[in-house]
Amino acid sequence: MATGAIARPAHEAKEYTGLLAWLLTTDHKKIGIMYLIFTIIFFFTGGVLALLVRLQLAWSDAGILSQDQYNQFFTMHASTMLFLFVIPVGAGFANYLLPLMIGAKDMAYPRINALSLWLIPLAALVMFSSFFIEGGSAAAGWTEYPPLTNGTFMPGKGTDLWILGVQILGISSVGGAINFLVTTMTMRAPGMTLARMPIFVWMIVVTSVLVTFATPVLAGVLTMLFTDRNVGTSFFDPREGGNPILWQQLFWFYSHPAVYIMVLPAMGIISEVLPVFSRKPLFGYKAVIYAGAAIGVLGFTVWMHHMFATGLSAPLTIWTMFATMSIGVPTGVKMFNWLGTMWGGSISLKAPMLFAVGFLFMFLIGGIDGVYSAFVPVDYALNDTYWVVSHIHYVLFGGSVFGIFAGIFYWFPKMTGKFLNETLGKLQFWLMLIGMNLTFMPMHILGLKGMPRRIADYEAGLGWEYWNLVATIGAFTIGVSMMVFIANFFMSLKTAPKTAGDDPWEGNTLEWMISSPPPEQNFDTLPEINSERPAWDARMQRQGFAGRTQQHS
Ligand code: HEM
Ligand SMILES: [Cu+2]
Repeated sequence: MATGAIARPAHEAKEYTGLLAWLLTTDHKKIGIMYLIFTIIFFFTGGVLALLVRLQLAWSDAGILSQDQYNQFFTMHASTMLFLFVIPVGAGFANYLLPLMIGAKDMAYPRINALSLWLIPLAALVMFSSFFIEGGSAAAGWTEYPPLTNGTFMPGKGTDLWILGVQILGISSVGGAINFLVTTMTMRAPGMTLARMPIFVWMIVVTSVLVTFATPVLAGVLTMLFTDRNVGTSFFDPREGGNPILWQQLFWFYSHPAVYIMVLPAMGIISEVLPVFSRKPLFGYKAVIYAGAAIGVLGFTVWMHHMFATGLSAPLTIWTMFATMSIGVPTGVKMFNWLGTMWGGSISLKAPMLFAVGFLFMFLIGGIDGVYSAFVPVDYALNDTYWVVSHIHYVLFGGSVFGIFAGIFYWFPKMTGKFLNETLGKLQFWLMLIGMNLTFMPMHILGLKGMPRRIADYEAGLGWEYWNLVATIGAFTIGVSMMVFIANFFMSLKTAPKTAGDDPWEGNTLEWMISSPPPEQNFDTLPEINSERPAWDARMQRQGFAGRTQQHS
């Protein structure tokens, strides 16, 4: 038997079963699901770190974490959430959905796809192993500014392992992005022109372009920091003629576009969910695409808004301020498109829709206080306070995380044939919404009261205690909402009957025209594609409405 197996020619597709079928797969659906599972585990890991951080800040002199532990935990909280959760989770959805939505059998490069997946746990291993070495993990914040991170101030190997981990993740993202771009450009079903691609696919295309252009700069700047720390270069060391501001320039050249890498996929998700649960086409399909592309392009011009306080020249400051505010325009266009989609629709507030609407309101708050912070004089006052911490969480939690849960509740039936429990979903939504506002709204107030970010403790009597305690209570409320999700996930997976059918929500896109879960090869036959809503067209035809989707402009 054994020799027979070995003698099998390598090109013959092998049928593995059980765990091996997952570990060795190159099927985009299995890969996508594993991406989602890994990244959600990292979301919980980052969440536990956040709860410890919040516990330490609940009272003045709480004494739960030492100064050093605090620095490690908040650094790893942010790094985990950004690099191991929000960025790869978008690739997870894209992996599962993009080939289905464009009618392809798989991704263009299935093995690179598997590589991109497995680099993620490897990177996590590298980053988290630093907790167990002398000196502990990276501790200078996820932004790793020199001179704080030069070898004198941060001698431990934690920072080097962090650099290595983020580099590995960069390779994974670029591999994924190229795969998505090539797949979309070369493997679309006949009839699916660019102007008939689902919005989610469009948002993944824009995201992938950002990843492809921005990530190499990150790779370069990380390498420079690594050699500064380990082989005696001095790119960022002013004692040797280097310049620490150079780090900020290059780091933010990646990290500002990265914000859109983190939020565009979620925007794509809610652009799929809102029309379906409003029973209307997306209002202004093309406007949403152009707005997404405009956000992508403008996103590359504004990185210096993270650097107002470094003393940029006046022309740069003014340019950056106006360019930053101008991103509010395409974002506003999208907001109106989403609201216009819901306007006059017959809205059904099922769990996916609730999370999508939650995205609209929470992201709006994050967007407004972002534009507010873009005013340079305001930024001088609020920079490095809890205001900023509040802002990023309204964007990343209120935006991305709500969008991600909208996607999980929406596509879970496609992935498994089963529904997640509606009641638990609603409970989770309300706990999450209340928890997030209790956590992050007080941080606006704390910022205005001058509480700096990244402090491990604070004195009593500054007027900060009350709102810090409220924020911590909010954080644990979010924690409870996540327990509800875990319970729902395992219960539904185990006990729910397979009642979803092919098309439980009456969706618009191709994935709803095949079984749940889809067969290995995805599509046997493809329907005629005359619009960006082929599943809707087919349903109309079945119901005797001739003709095709009205054209949108
Ligand atoms: C339970 C939910 C969460 C809580 C309670 C929480 C709490 C916090 C707190 C208190 C800080 C500030 C630490 C400090 O400045 O000393 C922080 C920082 C940060 N968090 Fe979260 N967080 C949560 C979820 C998330 C999510 C989902 C993301 C991203 C997807 C995220 C990204 C970040 C980032 C990037 C920072 C760094 C800010 C900086 O550079 O100073 N957090 N978080
Ligand atoms: Cu930015």
